[in-house]
Amino acid sequence: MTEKMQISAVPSLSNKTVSKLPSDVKIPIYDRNNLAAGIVHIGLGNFHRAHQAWYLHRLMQQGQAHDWAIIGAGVKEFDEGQRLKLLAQDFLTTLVELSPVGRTVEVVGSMIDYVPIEADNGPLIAQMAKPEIKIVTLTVTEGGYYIDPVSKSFDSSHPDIAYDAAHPEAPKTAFGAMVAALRLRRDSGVGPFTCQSCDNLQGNGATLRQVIVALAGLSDPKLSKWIAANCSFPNSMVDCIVPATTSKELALVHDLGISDEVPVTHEDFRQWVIEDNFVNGERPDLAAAGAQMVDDVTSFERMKLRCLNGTHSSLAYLGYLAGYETIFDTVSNPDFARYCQRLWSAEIIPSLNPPEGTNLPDYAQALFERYSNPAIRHLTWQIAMDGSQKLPQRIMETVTYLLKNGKSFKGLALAIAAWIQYAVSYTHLTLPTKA
Ligand code: CS2
Repeated sequence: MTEKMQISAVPSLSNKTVSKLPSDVKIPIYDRNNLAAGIVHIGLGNFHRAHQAWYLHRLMQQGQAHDWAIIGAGVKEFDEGQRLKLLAQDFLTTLVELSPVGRTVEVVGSMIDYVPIEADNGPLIAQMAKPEIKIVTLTVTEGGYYIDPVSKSFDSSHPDIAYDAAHPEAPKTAFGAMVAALRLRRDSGVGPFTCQSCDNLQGNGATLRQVIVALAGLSDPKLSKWIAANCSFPNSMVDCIVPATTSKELALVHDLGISDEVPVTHEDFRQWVIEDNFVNGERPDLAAAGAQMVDDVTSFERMKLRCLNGTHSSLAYLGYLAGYETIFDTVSNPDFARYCQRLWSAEIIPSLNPPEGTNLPDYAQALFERYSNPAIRHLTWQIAMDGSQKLPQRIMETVTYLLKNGKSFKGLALAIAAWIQYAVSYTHLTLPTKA
């Protein structure tokens, strides 16, 4: 049989075909026709679908949260390609969980629509203005917030922001669209929504608040005050290792008997710690799906960003320069493994106050086991991207602490040197293209 014939033998993923998937594939057991939207999510990358969308799906599998389905959204022209692929498969996503001992496959159905992408973001603004939408969540990457990572000031002179300030009813950015929707909701009496960042940043909610309030202030100071007084911006710590989908992951999913154009692979670990601060307390019962609802996430965020992302970036630059393709390949070299362990024990852990009940050496050991998962092909160049946006919270804050306390930071200094070497030598190269 030719490869083409084999591909066409697998029916495309959709509501109609989902029940015909191989019997070991877990599928939604709830009636997707009975779901109603409660959340708009902007930024439909792999991370969102392996993390937040899974938590909601888990609740739906338990017979809950049927009015908290997700409407997907994007603000960039290139998001249209993703929208069309998901539309063709009724917004279903195949998640392949890769553990060191095997894999489990699950089709997630918590997303029920994806707003058409238009230059003035009209459909997105109209969707967010609807009364049933109680929460708007985002994953727009660390660098997507128009905040200087070092001074932490809002870049109001950025051309996108200047454009949104001049065209508040037809903005370009996700933040401009949220401000426009909040204006409609204030004027119509629908009221505020919760604005929840799911990006990997220290104080992601506070950062989102800073951006939204400042941006609104550029065109409508009264609205800015109303948003500051009425919306909530919970901080959260998000965690799941989710590699990019390349032709290898596509082939894996196809071999499993599923024809999904945009599947996601991820590790067998997830964590979501959320500050319990939602407008009118309205939110899904995420704790029932394993999320931790807490009063203050600061120590969780700091622990995760410094211990996980700090070593991830260090291994990514040094590993890439040493010719390693993945984090697994890098930590399989005993020298890099020792380097990583030393970063934790000598530099990172001493800089942290752990969240109550957490033992940091155990946390680090669990991270090392996650990095050593041979099934996860997390590419060093993928983690190396956007270093100038990532390193401040991942590495520089630890270095600042160590400097202030007169302690050595030579392991992290080596990581910074590797970043410089990587940036100088390799950023002119064409990176491998995603499938
Ligand atoms: C990684 C993160 O790509 C990267 O920069 O360090 O995406 C990492 O996999 C996640 O933060 C894990 O939760």
